[in-house]
Amino acid sequence: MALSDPTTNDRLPEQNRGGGIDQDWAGDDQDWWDWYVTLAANDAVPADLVDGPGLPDVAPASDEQVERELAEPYDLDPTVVEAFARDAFVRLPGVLSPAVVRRLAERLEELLHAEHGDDVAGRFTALEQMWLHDDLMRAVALSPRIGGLAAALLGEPAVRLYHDNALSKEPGCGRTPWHHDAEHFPLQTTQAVTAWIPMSAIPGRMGPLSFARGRDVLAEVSDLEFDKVGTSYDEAVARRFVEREVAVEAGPFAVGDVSFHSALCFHTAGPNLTTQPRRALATTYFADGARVVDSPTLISGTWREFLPGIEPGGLAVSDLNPVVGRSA
Ligand SMILES: O=C(O)CCC(=O)C(=O)O
Ligand SMILES: [Fe+2]
Repeated sequence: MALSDPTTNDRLPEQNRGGGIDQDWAGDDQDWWDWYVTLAANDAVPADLVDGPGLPDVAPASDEQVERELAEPYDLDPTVVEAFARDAFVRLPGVLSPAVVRRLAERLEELLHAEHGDDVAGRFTALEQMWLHDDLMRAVALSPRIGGLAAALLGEPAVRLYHDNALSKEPGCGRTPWHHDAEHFPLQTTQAVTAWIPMSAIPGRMGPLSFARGRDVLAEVSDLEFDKVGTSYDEAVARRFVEREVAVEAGPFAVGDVSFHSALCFHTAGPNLTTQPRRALATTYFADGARVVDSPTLISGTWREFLPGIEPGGLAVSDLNPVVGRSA
């Protein structure tokens, strides 16, 4: 998206316009996402949006079925743990059944509509901390199945919840800028992982989450300067990955697939060129024992909401950060 003036960004809250990034974010979480997507370079979005895949074509699971499925352990092959350690991401099939995805997608639609109404055309709409007031979303955020996968993939005895999220790219919404989440999480550890849980199949034209392969990719782009007003950082990362022949996994998600990406993983997502919102739940976990960094930045967004009462440098443990997963 071209901004009219390369030195300002209308989406930055007034208090965040001057200076660098070493400052607290002054808006709410939705303001943060509205700003963040302006940092992605986009080709002109074609007018001809194609039909989306729809929701899974099955009857929705009951709430009890959702709870039961999300409590069962997932049978994880050791080679997958090795792949995650090497690649910094993994996409797992069959983490959720189509009926559970359907039930969650229907609830998410209600929650998004209650919060954002109908005035969402072309936007990236978000929700966070749904688990505090919704039983189904709590079953996801505190899921022993998903939290257990997070702990096993990180190789940590226990992981805590950082936050939950809903990420809805409305039809025509553009790309998500290239980034890695260690920049977003104000934690003194890179032992953090996000489960990205699509609420339908996500074909290529819907903008699946896409990953640069390799735990060491960060080193290829660590000299590039973050740009808080325009798309120069996103473009520079994309250019560098082409130059250095970094492999990017941008394949579609089938119903029930869930990806896990490390805080070190560089990722992006394409535009949503379908008529259906591209929706995912994203839940982030971190290693038990982690501390908050001494100087969170504006890229850390509304971190105080996720770690209430914890000050910079403090142990990242509040009532909102229960231990969710333990590795066997
Ligand atoms: O859903 C997206 O487009 C971006 C999500 C993301 O960056 C994340 O979950 O870490
Ligand atoms: Fe991310």
